[in-house]
Amino acid sequence: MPANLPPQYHTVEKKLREAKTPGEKIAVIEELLTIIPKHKGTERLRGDTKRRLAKLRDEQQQGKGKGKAGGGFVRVEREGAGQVALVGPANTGKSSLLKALTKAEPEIAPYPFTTRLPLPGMMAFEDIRIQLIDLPPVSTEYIEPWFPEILRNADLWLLVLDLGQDPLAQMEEVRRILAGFHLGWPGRSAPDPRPAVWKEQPVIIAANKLDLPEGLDTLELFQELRTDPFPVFGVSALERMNLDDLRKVLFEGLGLVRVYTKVPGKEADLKTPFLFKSGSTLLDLAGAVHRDFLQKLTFARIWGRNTYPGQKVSRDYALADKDVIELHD
Ligand SMILES: Nc1nc2c(ncn2[C@@H]2O[C@H](COP(=O)(O)OP(=O)(O)OP(=O)(O)O)[C@@H](O)[C@H]2O)c(=O)[nH]1
Ligand SMILES: [Mg+2]
Repeated sequence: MPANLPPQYHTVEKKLREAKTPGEKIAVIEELLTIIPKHKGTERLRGDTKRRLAKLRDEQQQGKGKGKAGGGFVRVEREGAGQVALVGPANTGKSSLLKALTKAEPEIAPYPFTTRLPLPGMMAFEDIRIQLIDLPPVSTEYIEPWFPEILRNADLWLLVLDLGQDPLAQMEEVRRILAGFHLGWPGRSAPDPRPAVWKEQPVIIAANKLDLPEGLDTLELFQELRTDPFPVFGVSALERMNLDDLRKVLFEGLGLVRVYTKVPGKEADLKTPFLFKSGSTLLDLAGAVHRDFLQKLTFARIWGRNTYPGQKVSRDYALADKDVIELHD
């Protein structure tokens, strides 16, 4: 074991021992690789770790080729600004929401377990696109081996509950089942002791079927009784109620900022935003525009919500959504 590994190395290595599924192991090894420092003394360790990662990825791929029911491994290629997984019990309207928000054509039916495979669709929000993934229901009956991995890799979960049922009970059921796969949301969903491979994802709740006669009452009751802090939106996929609000809150839930660049003396390019995690700074933008800018940048002028027009800001300015930025060297 090479000397001077960072202290987190051992924590992450412990996680690796607890990881069960190939997907969990892959995630932990990827994390290991980011913390092993790059120098002569760690060359061997990095090499071994990379080989281990390659082998696991191969195994995952081979699983995919088998094609036997439930045994194969399914992945969804990432596209767009972020990935939102539609999570919920059977029949709550996950596929109906995908259909209402994207151009995808999922199968929709009044009986449970209609959806068998993940189906992605692209949801437009203003000038960006967000990937939604429709999934089979979270149920005690059967969970495909690839299902937890998709949830683990998504950026955000849209928890779809049914206002024609008991949404609070549905949420509790989903929490309980996902905890069995080391997955949950922030708050009290983690088992005690918390497994090292435990992964928490941010959640937004869509309380669907608001069009039902009892819809609004059930929504109000749910709001009163629940103790979680997540945003809840009463929606109807069928009647297309409140869907624009949902698009917006999904964008906000991804924690992104869009910024546009402008060349001095010219109009801003408002067509293609640069996307960053919120909290990113002017320096992150400079680096994305051009590597040279990292050194050359002296200041920038901003037109945005939090600044007066053309305000001069320095390198550590935190980017805000919809800022128009003129970089100066
Ligand atoms: N009234 C009403 N019915 C809805 C709404 N959304 C979906 N439904 C109905 O609920 C049933 C289930 O819809 P799906 O979209 O297939 O539900 P799902 O969550 O994808 O179901 P699974 O794939 O089996 O998990 C269908 O009969 C839909 O027509 C809604 O907003 N209002
Ligand atoms: Mg479905």
